[in-house]
Amino acid sequence: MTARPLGIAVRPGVLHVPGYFDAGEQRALVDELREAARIAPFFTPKMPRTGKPFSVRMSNCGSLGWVSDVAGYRYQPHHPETDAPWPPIPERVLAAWGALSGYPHPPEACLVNFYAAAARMGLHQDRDEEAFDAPVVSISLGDTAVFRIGGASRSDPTTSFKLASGDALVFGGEARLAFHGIDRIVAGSSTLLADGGRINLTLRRVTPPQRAVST
Ligand code: MD3
Ligand code: FE
Repeated sequence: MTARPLGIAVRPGVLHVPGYFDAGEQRALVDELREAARIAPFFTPKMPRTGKPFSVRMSNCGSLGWVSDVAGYRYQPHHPETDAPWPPIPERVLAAWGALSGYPHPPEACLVNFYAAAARMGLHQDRDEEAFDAPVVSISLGDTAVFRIGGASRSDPTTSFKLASGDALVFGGEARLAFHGIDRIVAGSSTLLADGGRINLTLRRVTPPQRAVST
């Protein structure tokens, strides 16, 4: 008997798990995210310094959320417009982190990105966290995206592949500081979101875990 592999090692440190969530789980997750968005509405992040708006809209779940405005990029415990704390990370998302990350502590941040058909995310690195030993886990819902990934230098060669609804991606080790982005959304490729578009969840550990205190 042969064990079915969990996913495809795209390159060292990058695991692609097509169909990690089945159709029923995807629908349940969208319902949970709709509920979370009532507490933490999507906002339009702005580029540091210039204030140019992102085409992607964002919200967060968890104890820390990623925000960006003229003052810079940062993690903070409250919504930038309502000042309310972020809602909790849905249980099935925490379960996915437990199954996929291999990291013995829970994630603190779940960034929720919403891409309308014309939204994109330029090539960038994720380096606003302090816990670089922890992997990043991402979950795609709705329309397919063309994802691009390169190396730790902006000038390194890049490759692209598609991320479909229900797919998970895990980035660890040498891929943690790889440049990456979303080239485009394939409009009409999924019926999960009634009005189309794509949601991406990015789970991260932001702060190094506290060591146990001896008693
Ligand atoms: C590779 N989001 O929010 S998730 C982001 O689909 C972001 O919304 C994209 O890049 C999206 O920062 C891509 C996949 C992802 C997330 C974190 C990474 C890829 C990564 C960290 C290091 C290397
Ligand atoms: Fe990123």
